[in-house]
Amino acid sequence: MRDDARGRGSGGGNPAVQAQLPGGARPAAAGPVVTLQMFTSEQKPTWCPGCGDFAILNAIRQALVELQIAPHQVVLVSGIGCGSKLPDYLHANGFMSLHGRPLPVATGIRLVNPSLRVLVVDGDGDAYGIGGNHFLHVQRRNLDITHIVENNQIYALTKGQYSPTSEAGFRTSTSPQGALEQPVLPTRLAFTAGATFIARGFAGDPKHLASIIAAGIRHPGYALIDVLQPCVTFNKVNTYDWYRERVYKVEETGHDPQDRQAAARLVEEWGPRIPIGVLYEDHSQPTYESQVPGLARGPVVGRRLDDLPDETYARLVDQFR
Ligand SMILES: Cc1ncc(C[n+]2csc(CCOP(=O)(O)OP(=O)(O)O)c2C)c(N)n1
Ligand code: SF4
Ligand SMILES: [Mg+2]
Repeated sequence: MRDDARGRGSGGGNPAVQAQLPGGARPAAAGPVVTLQMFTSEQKPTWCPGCGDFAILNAIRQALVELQIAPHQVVLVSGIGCGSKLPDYLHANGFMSLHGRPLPVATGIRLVNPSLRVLVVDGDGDAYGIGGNHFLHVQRRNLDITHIVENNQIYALTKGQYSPTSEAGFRTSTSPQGALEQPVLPTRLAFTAGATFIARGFAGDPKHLASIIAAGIRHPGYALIDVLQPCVTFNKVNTYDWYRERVYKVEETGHDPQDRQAAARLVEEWGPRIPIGVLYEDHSQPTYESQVPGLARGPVVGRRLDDLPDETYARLVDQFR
């Protein structure tokens, strides 16, 4: 992996890691203009025709072009699932990890090379089920990671079992009489866990989704983007039409994402009306990376092994010599 994408951060901490531009804007990438074609992969998606994951892939490409982030400056980390195949279909750095484990991998990447933009792309089962513990802790740490969850309210790759976001009563092969549990509401969970950016997108509105993903990447800290992603094969309830009848854009209501009280109401809203857009954004928290002493002189990648950050590290290394 190359490391010439710049790091960002906010509030306090380490200028070498942060190098933040005013207003959270990103610089244009050095070198040639970044185009959509640069992200074209040799691999063709194996998703079902009509799957919402196509729109998410395109929206990510659009956002990277809008922000002029080149393929070598970004790494996509996924888990296991239909949506987690996405890094194969985008020409950039990629890491397919284990089911539920992309956030720890992303954390490691951020700590070793905070100049890389790190996007985690995984499913609702991955993020909110088996990876639920990581989901909670990555937020209170506020690592600078953009987390795009392809939320189709089902385990699709394994052929249609109910997931943590399936509605109570949802019938599947493993819940023939209907799921007994109440669903996780990801936006509520993220808000209470201390997330500094919470958004929801809809795969049926890819232009809007691309703008939300760009906002999430710009945000200096952890950004959750929960994406309503119809699975046309296994989820016959939460279809494009089902979502279209319910979603509304919060920016059209004049919502200010920095208004915590208003955000607290929006993260709870799920029913006849489902808000999409940036629900919450908090700029007051420093990123984890910006506070790590070991990164004070820049990314660990590219440094000499004996270029230690301070005496404490030097003593530790001595013990293992
Ligand atoms: C540790 C582990 N447990 C279970 C599985 C089986 N498995 C693979 S994908 C998956 C669920 C995928 O659902 P989701 O994360 O929502 O992604 P989707 O396929 O819906 O995009 C499961 C249970 C696995 N691969 N690894
Ligand atoms: S099974 Fe569902 S989520 Fe998987 S590729 Fe097909 S439509 Fe998409
Ligand atoms: Mg799923």
